[in-house]
Parts: sequence; C-alpha cells; structure tokens
Amino acid sequence: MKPIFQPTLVAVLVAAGLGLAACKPAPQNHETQGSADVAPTSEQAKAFVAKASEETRQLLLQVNRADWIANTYITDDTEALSAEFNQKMTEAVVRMANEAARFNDTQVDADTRRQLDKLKLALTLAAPKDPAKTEELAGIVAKLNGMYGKGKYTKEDGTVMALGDMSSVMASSRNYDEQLEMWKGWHDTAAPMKPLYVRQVELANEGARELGYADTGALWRSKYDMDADAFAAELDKQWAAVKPLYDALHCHVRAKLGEKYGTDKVPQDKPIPAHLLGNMWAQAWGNIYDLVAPVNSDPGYDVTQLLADKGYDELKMVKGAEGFFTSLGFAPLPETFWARSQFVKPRDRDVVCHASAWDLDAKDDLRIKMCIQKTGEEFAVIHHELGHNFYQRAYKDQPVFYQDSANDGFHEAIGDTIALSVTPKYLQQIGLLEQVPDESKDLGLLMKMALDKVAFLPFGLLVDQWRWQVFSGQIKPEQYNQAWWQLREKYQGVAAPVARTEADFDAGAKYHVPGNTPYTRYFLAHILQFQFHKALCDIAQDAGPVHRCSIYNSKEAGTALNKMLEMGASKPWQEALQSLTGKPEMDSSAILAYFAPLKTYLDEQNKGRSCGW
Ligand code: X8Z
Ligand code: ZN
Repeated sequence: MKPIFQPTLVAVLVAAGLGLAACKPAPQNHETQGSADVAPTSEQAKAFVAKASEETRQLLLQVNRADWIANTYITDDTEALSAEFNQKMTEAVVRMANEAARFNDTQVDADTRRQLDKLKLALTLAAPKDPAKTEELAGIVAKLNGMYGKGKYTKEDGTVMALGDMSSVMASSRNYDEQLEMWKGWHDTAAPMKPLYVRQVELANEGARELGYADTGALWRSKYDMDADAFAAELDKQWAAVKPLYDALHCHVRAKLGEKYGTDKVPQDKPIPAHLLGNMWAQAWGNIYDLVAPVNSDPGYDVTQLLADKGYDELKMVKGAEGFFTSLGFAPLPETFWARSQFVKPRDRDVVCHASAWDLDAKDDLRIKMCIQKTGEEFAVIHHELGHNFYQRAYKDQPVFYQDSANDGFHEAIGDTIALSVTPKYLQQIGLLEQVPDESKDLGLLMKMALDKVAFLPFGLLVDQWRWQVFSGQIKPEQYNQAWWQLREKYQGVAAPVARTEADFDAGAKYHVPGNTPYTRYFLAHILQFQFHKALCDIAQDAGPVHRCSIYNSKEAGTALNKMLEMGASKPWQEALQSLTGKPEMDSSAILAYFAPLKTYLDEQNKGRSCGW
C-alpha cells in the first residue's frame, strides 16, 4: 500500500497544492536580483530528489501504518489518525512539489527529470492551498472509506447483512426477488455518502486546478507517459476492438436469462436487469455459469467444490497461490506476511473487506487484507493480490519515486496473469483435480472465463467515464445517478432493476468511488493480462492453445516476468511492455485470440436472436 502512488488500492493522498502549476515553470518574480535567482544547477536538482525521496520514504511508513489500522479496525479514532497522517503527508508533498517546480528550467539528466515528474504527478486527489480545506478534504476521504467498510443491510426480520453475506446470495441465488432484495439493500447503503462526495469533488478539483490541471480527471489521465487526450482516445480504440465480443456474450447471456426468469422479466430487446448476473455490480458474471454452460462441453468440476473436497482453508488457499509464484523462481513471502496479513473477516469489529495488497516499508513488510471466502472466485482474487505483493518486492530497490508499476494497469494485471495459468492441467499438478477434462470441454472453460473477463470490460471503462465527467462538471450533482445509469446502459447494457432517483448514489456502492481508487487501471489490466499471458506462454514454450497454457514451474517465464517487474516505474510503460512482449503497444488481439473459439460458438448460438439494447 502506497498512498501517494496508490498502486494497490486503499488510501488516497490528499495533497494540497500551493498554487504552483505542476506542469509549468514556477513563477519567477525577481529574476534579475542576484544569485538567489540564478537557475538552480543539475547537482542541486539531484540533491533535491535524494532529499525528497528520503523524506517521502519516512512519511510513507507512518501513513501506511495509520491506514492499515484504519482499514482493519474501523473506529472514529483510527479514522482520525488516518486523516491526520494523510494531511501531514500532504503538507510535505506540497512543499516538495513547490521545490520541484524550481527545477523546471534546469537542464537535468533524463532520470532526474523523470523522478521530478513522478513526484509532481503522484497525487490522486489534490487539495487547495487553504489549510482548512486540506483538513476538510482529508477528513472526508477517511470518512467515506470508513462508511463503505461499515455498510450493512438490515432485513425486515432484523437480520443484519454485510456485503460479503449479500454477495454470496447474489452469487448463488436464482430467485429474482431474493437477488433484488440484496441488490437494493446494498445500493441503498451508499445514499448518505452523496453530500460528502459532492464536497470532495469540489475540493479536489480546486486543488487540481491550483496544480495546473483542468480538473481531477485531467490529472488522472496525465499519468500514462503520453498526452492525456491521446490516452483517452487509446481507451476508446481498445474498447471498440473488444466490443463485438462483449456484445455476442451479452446477447447469449440475455437469452439464457430470459429462458430462466421469463422474457417478461428479461425482455430480449432491452438492457439486462443488473441484479441477475451473479455479482453485486454485474461486473463479473462467472457465478451464473451454470445458466449459460454450453451443452456437452461442461468441464465437470468447479474450483469451489475442489477446494472444499481437499479441505482448503483460507491459509491453505493463500499458500497455494504463493506456491505458483515460487514455482517461477520468486522467493517465498516473509514470515511477517503470514503474521500481519488479514485473511479472515474479524468477527468483532468493522473492517474494509474489499481486497487489497500492502507494502508498508518498501523493504519486506508485505501484507494482504481480505475477508477470504472459500470459493474459486476468491482463489483468483488471492492470486491477484499476491501479484501486487510480488511486484512491490521486485521494485523495492528502485528510487522511491519509481517504486510503482509501469502504469497502474500493470499492477492490476500481474496476479490476474498468473491466475490465467490456473488451468485444469495446473489444478491436477497441485493435486486439486483428479483428471484433466479433454479438449471437447474447452468451450465450457472459455465460457466461464469470458463471463469474468469479457463481461468486465465495459464496467472497467465506465466507472471513470462517470468520474471524469463528474470531475469536469459535465455531470452535476443533481444528475449523478441518472448519468451513472446512462453509462451502465450504454457500455454494459444493464439497467437498474427498480426505479432510482437522485436521492440514491449508486456509484457510491462500488468500493473504488468512496475509496477514491481510479478504475481505468482494471480495464487496462484486462487487456494487458492476455498480452502478458501469451508472451509468457511463448517463453515457457507451452505448445498448446493459449487457454490451456500454464506457466507453472517455468523459471524462464519467471525470469522474464521479474525483469519487467523490477523496472518499476523507472521507464515509460511502453518500454516495460516491450521488455516482456517484444512490442510497445497495448494490443487487444491477445484477448480476442484467446476467446476466438468461444466467439465462433456465441455467433452460432446468437443466429436468429435479436441482439443489442
Ligand atoms: O478491486 C479489485 C482488486 C483489488 S485491487 C480486488 N478489483 C476490481 C474490483 O473488484 O472491482 C479486481 C478486479 C476489479
Ligand atoms: Zn488490485
């Protein structure tokens, strides 16, 4: 966990800008008045970077510790401490950003320049120079995070349900009304967040403007080693390429849901009601695999069942995931990881259950924080989180401003890439599965994977389409919810199952909105992980089809992966991508090739159906 750079989720640094633009030369008022105004030297710039790095390192350790307890033991006190340390960090970063701007016109080597730029771009939410506003913003950030963690729904009979309980019902229930009750119960918990969120947007935008950005969304889009508008265009391009695959999946799933619930409940020319897809946010649909499984090609096992059969508890699940990484040549996780992580939901207090991975000291104090449920879905999430931890450890010897992934999509893609290698062959190798199904069952496996990975794509894109417009003022507070549902309909083809109003704050029911974690990273990760998987399978010389490939035990693949990971953020992401895949571009052809056999099947199934919404 790294609040400034925030590679792995959790807390957000609220940094106050003091009116100096991050991307423009600092104002020079007394240019001709003597030696103090002479442009600073490159040696001074280097010395500044060294000093700022050391100060940042020390502050990060404090803020990480405060945030860890605020997330694993939610009380008014831990919330206040988190706000206080984040504010302290803010003040320091503001001072350093000001000082960094002094070197805007200094000729420095490329490496010093990149570190100065990383420092100036590090903020997720900037705050205005007014200290009272900085404090207010830090307080709101901590409060929203706690509110999400504490969210609960009380049923009519008095039963109190947390998100995990409700998600389990969403995953397994096939009762329309029961799923609806869960959906509405959870979404309603977000309503009280709205006024806080509105104020947070105002404050963060003020801060972003003082730093020279049009708004907070513009700041977020500037972090990708390319022009911010070009980055937005790149996303549109990637989405256009994968949309036909998504549309085919949507059409087939809607038809199957129509068969299950009736076409009165699931009209075949309209968006799908958002509560029927096995997930609270309809973002990953793997839990309804049974409703859409292709006839005669079901692989005949499910990982949840295999874990239960072999007596896997939460710890054994984490050990199992660690075993994949060590098979590639990565060193095992340290003792402190096992002692300090939160694997199981504590029964006596509120915590933020949303999974996250933490690096407290940029040395060896790695941890995950989860409320693990013993399911195949969560087994994949554990791999996801450990991907963050192994990345963090790989770049720990980089300068502090490079202790981050190549871009945030890379951080999110590593563990998922490993999880793509959790194939039947691998499950057999580790003794979870007795017999590997033959190739006639591949379609079932591809369907299951597509329900998670392809279904996710539009959701991965739309969360920040909404936030960017909220930050830019294009979506006003009195349109928040309506705009949210317009985007969900446009991109995902899903609709709210009951009428919603502007008293609702449905975006706030998704962790990353009150948690202030940018979301475009997950869209990027879902494209990138298939590129990484393909490249690693080639390196591991796995000859079969890419959906059957597992890089388990391949030291060659591990070495190549580690080479990219240990670069951290020291080079533009395009170079990191090239180091592993041989090409500097994001390329959706890998995900399309992976699912090509499924696409053929879907197109066949969809013949004669009217698709779209
Ligand atoms: O938030 C996460 C991870 C932690 S970085 C569990 N993910 C997104 C989500 O849950 O919404 C992973 C996939 C998308
Ligand atoms: Zn993650």
